[in-house]
Amino acid sequence: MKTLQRTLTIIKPDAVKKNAVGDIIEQFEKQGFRILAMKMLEISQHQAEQFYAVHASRPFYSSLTKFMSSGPIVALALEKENAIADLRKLMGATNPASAEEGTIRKKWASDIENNAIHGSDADDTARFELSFFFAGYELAQ
Ligand code: IDP
Ligand code: MG
Repeated sequence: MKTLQRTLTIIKPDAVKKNAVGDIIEQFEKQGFRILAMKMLEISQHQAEQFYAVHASRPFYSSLTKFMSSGPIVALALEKENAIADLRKLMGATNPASAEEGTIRKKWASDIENNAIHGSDADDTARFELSFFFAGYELAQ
């Protein structure tokens, strides 16, 4: 039996500014992810701090949360078998200098911070991140 899994992805402000939204969403669909919910929005630095609270002690926290609130983002709830790991693979390495050919970050990321896309990294973070951007009724399908 197939076990479907859900994950949260964000097309980051740098990728939205590069008009990469359509290309990235097309890659999700081509790789077999089903879009459960999607929204374009802007978040405040305070909201970005809540979202990235796990990184609060990292030296790049302030810069990262400023970047994430610097313009529109697109948040999507995706569903697929093995969605979390498969999305991380499609994204590529955090630092685009190490990202493999064919990954979203290889194609669209500018540097280790402006790296085009976010993806949940585990079951518990996926649950938290999905509920951060989407209410239960928006994911009820
Ligand atoms: P991930 O997005 O590949 O899961 P994380 O280590 O969780 O990478 O870091 C979250 C985000 O913080 C990265 O996507 C990137 O935007 C930013 N970031 C990570 N490491 C650095 C760094 O060394 N300098 C600046 N920004 C960083
Ligand atoms: Mg991460």
